[in-house]
Amino acid sequence: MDLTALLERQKQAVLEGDAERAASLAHEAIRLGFEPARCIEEGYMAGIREVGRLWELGEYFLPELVQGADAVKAAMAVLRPRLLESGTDAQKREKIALGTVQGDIHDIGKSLVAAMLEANGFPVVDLGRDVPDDLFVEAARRGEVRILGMSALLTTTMAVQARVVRRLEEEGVRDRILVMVGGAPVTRSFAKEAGADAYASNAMEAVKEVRRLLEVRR
Ligand code: B1M
Repeated sequence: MDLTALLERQKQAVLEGDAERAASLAHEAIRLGFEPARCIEEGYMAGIREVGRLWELGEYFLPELVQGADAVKAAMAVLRPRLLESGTDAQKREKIALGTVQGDIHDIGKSLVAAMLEANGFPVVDLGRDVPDDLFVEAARRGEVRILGMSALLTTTMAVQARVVRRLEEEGVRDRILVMVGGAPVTRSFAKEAGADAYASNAMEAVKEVRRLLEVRR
């Protein structure tokens, strides 16, 4: 099977919410020596974006959304270790804590950002999803991480990113930590207003921003 055909099947597996097939196509990609990052972006992510579009049109409902997300996760579980192996720079770097903010359970994008950072040699502490503000503040207070990354996928929860930045200020730990925000509804101008140090629109940009932040502060 050539790469184009495989990417199309990976996309279809997500559209059909077939986790088993999504995972077996990920194994197939590895067997054939295709790049995991390309399969993630052009196969599985293309699928979940299409699921979102169909949901907006009212052609898909919540079960399809959940099954589509489960299919992406099943494929990611297979591809993630390969992505990490392909990371060229294993040098020990400063740690980054990542989480999806309180009230928001969307974690595919956050996990993809985590995987790309790890693949580029940045150790990640994954705080999970629906993360209480206190947990972000605690991560900053403990001082084990240099960057705090917050993801939000809902227009209602993006405001939580600004709330956490305010909490960091109130608790007197803002200057210990660099803050990066992202997620589909988040924009560069919102990130600025929220008081974040960086914004990234996708996982590759997140890696670039982390590099930039650590350069600037060195
Ligand atoms: Co939900 N959902 N969802 N959903 N969901 C969206 C976000 C929505 C846009 C769909 C739509 O209307 N078209 C809509 C939000 C509307 C809005 O707020 N304006 C929506 C809604 C409404 C809801 C519910 C309220 C539905 C309901 O219950 N009625 C509900 C909310 C639950 C909650 O969180 N409290 C809900 C639930 C769900 C599922 C659980 C079914 C599932 C999530 C499963 C999971 O993640 N474990 C789900 C899904 C899958 C989606 C869509 C279809 C796909 C999201 C996704 O994974 N995208 C989404 C529609 C869409 O986005 N087109 C939708 C792929 C992912 C790789 O992209 O997350 O954008 P993304 O991440 C990117 C960048 O944003 C960036 O890099 C990533 C990789 O390139 N990025 C960062 C992300 N975080 C970053 C952090 C950074 C830097 C970059 O620095 C720290």
